[in-house]
Amino acid sequence: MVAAGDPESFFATSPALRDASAVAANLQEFVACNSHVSSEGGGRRRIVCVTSGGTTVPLEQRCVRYIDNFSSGHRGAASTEYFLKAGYAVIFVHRRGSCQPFSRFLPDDSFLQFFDVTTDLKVQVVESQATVVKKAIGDYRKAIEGGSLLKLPFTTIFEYLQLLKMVATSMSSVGLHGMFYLAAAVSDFYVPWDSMAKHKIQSAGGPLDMKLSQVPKMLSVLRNQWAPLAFCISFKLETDSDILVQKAEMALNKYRMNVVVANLLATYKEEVVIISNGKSNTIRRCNKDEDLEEHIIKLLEKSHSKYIYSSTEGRNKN
Ligand code: 9Z3
Repeated sequence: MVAAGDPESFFATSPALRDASAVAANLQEFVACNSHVSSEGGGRRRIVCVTSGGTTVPLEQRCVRYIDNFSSGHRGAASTEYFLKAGYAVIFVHRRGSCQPFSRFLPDDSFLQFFDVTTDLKVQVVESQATVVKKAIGDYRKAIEGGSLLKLPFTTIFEYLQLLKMVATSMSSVGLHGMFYLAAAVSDFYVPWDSMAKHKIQSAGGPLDMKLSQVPKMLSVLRNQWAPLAFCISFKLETDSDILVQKAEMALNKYRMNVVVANLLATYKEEVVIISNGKSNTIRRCNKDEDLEEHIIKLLEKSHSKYIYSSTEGRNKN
């Protein structure tokens, strides 16, 4: 049985990540290729790990049922686009099937409305969408073929935390130039693998009585062990506006985050509060066509620059 909140036993008892050695090799290559001095602005290239989408908690090992976390992945996908635009290399750790960078504008339910069949039976994009689709394809190929975007999928809390650990330890050599932007909605409670039903839970046994364990607080481990020098941004989602800022400040201090982005479920697309050492800054979007993420990333890029500068200055003085 896993002791609640113990990171080591969490990893020791989690089912092994599929293709872990291939993922590790891809990560190593991506970090090595992007750890160079930028041709544009002199300094070193920065790498950000963006997490996106919700983690699931399986209730059975051969999983038929699971608990899910609210997140479409739009915030992570949009933020990835703006980080790439700002010159960052991005490791996009995302929930399988969630929103993806450069294709988030494609409507799920009317996807086929984007296409036409011509008289000679060829498929083409409808004229009204051609410009936007061409741009998306161009930007996406540039990011993937240029080696600036690495996409790593997860579904369960077990996969997510193993991936986060692998990414963080691979990025340790990037030091101050590394950033973690943790927008994924991560489960707080889970069923430990070794106490989980193997097969589908049967309803003939009557009501289901189930005790969930607490997921270990990995933000502490990320900050203290895996990536002590990285610039870390976590998100705080609440439904009660009375406790939002207070909970975000607690997370900032307890986990020694550089920034906490606080948002309410009812308004998260319209506004966020950016909290960092004693300061709080509310950002609102002006209209529905604007991405709030564009403003968030501009602000974070500046804060990251200041952080690199002040940490390097401090070191040079010592
Ligand atoms: C967020 O608060 C994100 O902004 C949203 C984005 C999930 C609201 P969408 O993906 O939504 O665009 O649909 N993410 C963090 C949520 C979370 O689980 N935070 C934990 C907490 O609040 C800390 S890791 O306790």
